[in-house]
Amino acid sequence: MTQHDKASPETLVVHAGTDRYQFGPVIPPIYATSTFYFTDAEQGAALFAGEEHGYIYSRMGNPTVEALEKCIAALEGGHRALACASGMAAIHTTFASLLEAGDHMILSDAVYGPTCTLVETVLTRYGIESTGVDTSDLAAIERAFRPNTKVVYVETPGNPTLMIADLKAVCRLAHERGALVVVDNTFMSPILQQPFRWGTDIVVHSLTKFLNGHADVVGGVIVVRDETRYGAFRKMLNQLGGVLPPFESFLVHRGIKTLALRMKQHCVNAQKIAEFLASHSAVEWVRYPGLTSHPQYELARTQMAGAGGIISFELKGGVEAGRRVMNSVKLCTLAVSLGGVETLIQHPPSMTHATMGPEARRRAHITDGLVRLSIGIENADEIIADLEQALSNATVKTAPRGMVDRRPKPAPQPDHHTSTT
Ligand code: LCS
Repeated sequence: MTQHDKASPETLVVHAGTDRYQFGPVIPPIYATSTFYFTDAEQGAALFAGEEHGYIYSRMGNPTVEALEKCIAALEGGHRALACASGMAAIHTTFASLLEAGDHMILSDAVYGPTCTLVETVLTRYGIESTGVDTSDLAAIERAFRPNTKVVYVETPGNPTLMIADLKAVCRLAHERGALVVVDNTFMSPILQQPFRWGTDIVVHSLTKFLNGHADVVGGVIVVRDETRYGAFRKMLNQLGGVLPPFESFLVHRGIKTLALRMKQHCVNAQKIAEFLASHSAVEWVRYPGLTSHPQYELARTQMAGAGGIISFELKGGVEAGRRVMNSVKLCTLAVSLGGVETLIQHPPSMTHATMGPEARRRAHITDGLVRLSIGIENADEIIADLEQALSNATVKTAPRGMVDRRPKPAPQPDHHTSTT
């Protein structure tokens, strides 16, 4: 909505994308329809020819999905957004739109595991080369450029190392060499970081995380800055087909209404918990952008409006101690994913980043003992109390087997279940 163009993020999360609909609903309705009728054959042809704006078929566009897209484009300060079936669908659609055989891309070595795997396995098969570098190191990025480098893909803060790329400097390096910069802004959300402000060309998110915030949707989004690129990306998304359905779009749009409030609480809680961990005798190191011990603490303060909800740490007892802590938590939940209202704990080397393989993890400084927390919006002191009792088990020689997991047995997994998230 144009009257919200200059609005603050707190106002945008509530109002952006809430246009006028038939019967005057305050909330965009769920248009649960795969197809839309034409008033006559001429209108159908005009819609297909792009001479008239309207809806044809929900893979090509749907009002509920469009409402969400308008909201996210406004929050990121972009031109338009494309809602996708998952974060991976958004990333794949972006690469497919920007790259072709013979091209080269540079990407952060510390990225979500399947992003790395997509680039190194699928894109390689299509003749696209890549170089993984520490994108917090500008000299390393500069060295990685080739004459055919078309894209620099940056995850900042990186999953799970929380290393930060200087977006303004990365964009300058890339643009001087005719390459585009794509930023995965999942860890920050547009409330804490707006990559377009620093010159980024394309922003992607896993909607599954902070934007939706309630761990009940898998989705993704791409945000672009101009109509030409939007047209090319929309065409590609329509061909690849990985669109977000209306019901999921409704849920994410609903979740976004509390995004500004949630992000504030994630930051307050995570800061407190990071400080607690840093002062605990069983902890070897803690990585959190809000701690002065973070190697890019100053950069985080200028580029980000808050340090976020993700903390990585390693225990003095390494892998085994980390395993004991994960098996001992009661309030925190042992699960992958992040950015929801509930606190989650997981072990990237054996879970989210298992597909990368040991060599890629070593290059990315993802140590075997690294444990990742996604801090929720519960009472911070109660999260700390849970971690404290779990950490007391880190030093116990034998894990109290059979005593730690009081949850009901999980339901049997379907045959197609895969362990690579
Ligand atoms: N980008 C980032 C930074 C992510 O963390 C993830 C998923 C994705 C993209 C892919 O999004 P999806 O397709 O799952 O919506 N990250 C996960 C994680 O760290 N744990 O489980 C999933």
